[in-house]
Amino acid sequence: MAALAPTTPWIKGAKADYRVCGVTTLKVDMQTERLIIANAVMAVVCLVLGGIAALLIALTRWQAIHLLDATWFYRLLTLHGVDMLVAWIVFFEMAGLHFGSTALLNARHAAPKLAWSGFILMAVGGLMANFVILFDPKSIVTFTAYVPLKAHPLFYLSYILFAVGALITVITFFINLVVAKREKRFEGSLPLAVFGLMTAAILAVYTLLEGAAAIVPAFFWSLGILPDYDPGIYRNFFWGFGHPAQQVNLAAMVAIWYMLAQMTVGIRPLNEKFSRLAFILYLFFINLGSAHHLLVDPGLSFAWKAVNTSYAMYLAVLGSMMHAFSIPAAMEVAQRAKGHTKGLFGWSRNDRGTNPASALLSCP
Ligand SMILES: [Cu+2]
Repeated sequence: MAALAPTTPWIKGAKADYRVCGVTTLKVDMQTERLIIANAVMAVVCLVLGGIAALLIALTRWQAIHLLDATWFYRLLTLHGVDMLVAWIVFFEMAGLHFGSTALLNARHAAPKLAWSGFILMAVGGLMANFVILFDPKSIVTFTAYVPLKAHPLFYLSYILFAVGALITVITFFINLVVAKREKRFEGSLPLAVFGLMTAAILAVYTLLEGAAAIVPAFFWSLGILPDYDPGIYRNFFWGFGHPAQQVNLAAMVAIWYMLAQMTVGIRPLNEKFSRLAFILYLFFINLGSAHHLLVDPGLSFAWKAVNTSYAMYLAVLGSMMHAFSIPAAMEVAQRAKGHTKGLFGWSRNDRGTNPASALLSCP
C-alpha cells in the first residue's frame, strides 16, 4: 500500500475525486465511499428489521404474553431468516468488497455505474421480500421455503433480483482488481486482506449461482409454468446457497481481522502463505460442508453424507483453525517484541482496552 507519487494522476482522464482518510491514511475514492455507505446502511436497516422480527417471535412464543398467533410466528420467522441470513450479511459483504478492491489497493472504483445498478437491484429485491412476506398470507414459508411449500411468485422474484444485484456487485469487485493491477496500483500478489476478500467474492459467485439453481425453477413452479419441482433437488441446491451465504461472510470477516491487525498495530501474520492456504481451504471445502444441513434427508446416501459432512467439512474447519492460530500468534509475537512478556499470557492482557488490536483477541 505504498503511497503514489504526487505527480501520478490518480484517476486517468478524470478529475480526481477522493479524500484521504485521517485515521487510516488510505485514499478513498468518493464514488466508492458513497457505495460503501449505501450498502452498509442497507445492511444495518435489514439487521434492525430482522432484530425486530426476532423480538416479536420471542413475544409470540412467550406463553404469558402470546402477542401474536401462529401465522405470525411463521411470518416473522420467514422475515427474520431472509433479513438476517441473507440481506444483512450480503449487503455488508458488498460494502467490504467495494472497500477492499479500491481503498486497500490505493485504487479507484472502475465500474461505479454497474455497482450502483447492482445496489439498486439488491435494495429493491430486499425490500420487496419484506413486503411480500408481511402482506401475502401464502408467503410464510420460512427462510428455507422448502418445496412443496409454495410462496407467491414475487417472493421468489425478490430473491432473484437481490441475487442478480449481488452478482453484479461481485463482478465489479473483480473488474476493480483487474483495473488496479493494470494501472499498477499494487505490485506482486494481492495484499492478504484483499486476497481474503477475493476468496469471499469467489464463494459469493457460486453461492449465488446455486441460489439461482434453487430459486429460479421455484419461481416458474409458483407461476404454474413448471408443473412439478422435485423437493430433493430443491433442498440440495438451496443449501448450496444457504450454507455458503454465511461462509462468504466468514471469509470476509477473517480478511477484515487481518486488515485491522495490520492497520491498528502494524501486525503482519508470521507466515502469509499459511494464511492464504487457509483461505484456499475455504474456497474448496466450505460449499461441500453445506451437506450438513441435509444429514437427515432421506433422499441422499450415507456415503454422500459421510464424505461431505466429515472429510470435506473438516478441511473447511481446518482453514478456520489456521486463522484462529495465525492471528493471535502474530499478535503475541508483536506484543512480546514490545516487551509485554509477563507470564504465559501477559502479552494478551497487557493493554487490553487501550490497544484497539486487543479487541481482535476476543473474536476467534
Ligand atoms: Cu451451514
